[in-house]
Amino acid sequence: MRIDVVSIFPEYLAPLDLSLVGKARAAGLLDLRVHDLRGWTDDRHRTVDDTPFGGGAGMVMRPDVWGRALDDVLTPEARLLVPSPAGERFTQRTAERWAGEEHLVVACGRYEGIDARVVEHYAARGRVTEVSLGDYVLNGGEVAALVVVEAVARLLPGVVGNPESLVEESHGAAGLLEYPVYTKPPSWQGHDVPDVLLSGHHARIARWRRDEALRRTAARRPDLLTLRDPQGWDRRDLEV
Ligand code: 6GU
Repeated sequence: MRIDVVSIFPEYLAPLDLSLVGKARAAGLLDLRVHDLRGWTDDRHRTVDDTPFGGGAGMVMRPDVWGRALDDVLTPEARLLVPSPAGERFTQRTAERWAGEEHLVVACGRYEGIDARVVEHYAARGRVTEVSLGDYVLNGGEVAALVVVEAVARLLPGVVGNPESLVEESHGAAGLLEYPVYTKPPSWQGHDVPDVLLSGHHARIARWRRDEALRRTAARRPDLLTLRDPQGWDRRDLEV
């Protein structure tokens, strides 16, 4: 998979050299390219923004600079992602869909955002998604680019060493939060690992984990339970 990120702060994307994403790049599973938007400016001051028409606070990113950048970086197959607090909410389902894309381009805005004609222009020519991480405001799209790249890259074949670890995780196929996990020592600071996990009884362990996942989800994220398909319920989930 290819991902291009365009930003006025390319150094912000440096962590993508590290850890799992860095390894995926080194292994050739992910072709990730980070670009400095100012490379497409044409004035001595390398200007990327200007004052908003209609007035108001802050600055808006110029469509001409973004247009030159995106004309160079986009391919006919690409999906253009524009991080924005006004975008569609990014979820694990979104990550799963985008992990099947050939090419993603992330256009990171700063200031008050990118001139609205940029999304309009590219949406008429290809696939564009304005994407939000959640209901709060960040200073620019770079953190969203880090989040999207990491969430998508770990779903690419061969990136996570043991694909089984993707099956039971929070927000996975079951639509539940993950059950709590423990390792050695069995007793620490007066807190004991639940006996069932030391029992070696695989069916009981599986039942306990599912109960804990349901209990946690009900307590912390009841909204996830109301979204669940009752077809997926285990008969025993309904016993109290
Ligand atoms: Cl994607 N961008 C910005 N600037 N703020 C956000 C966001 C994105 N998602 C949540 N808040």
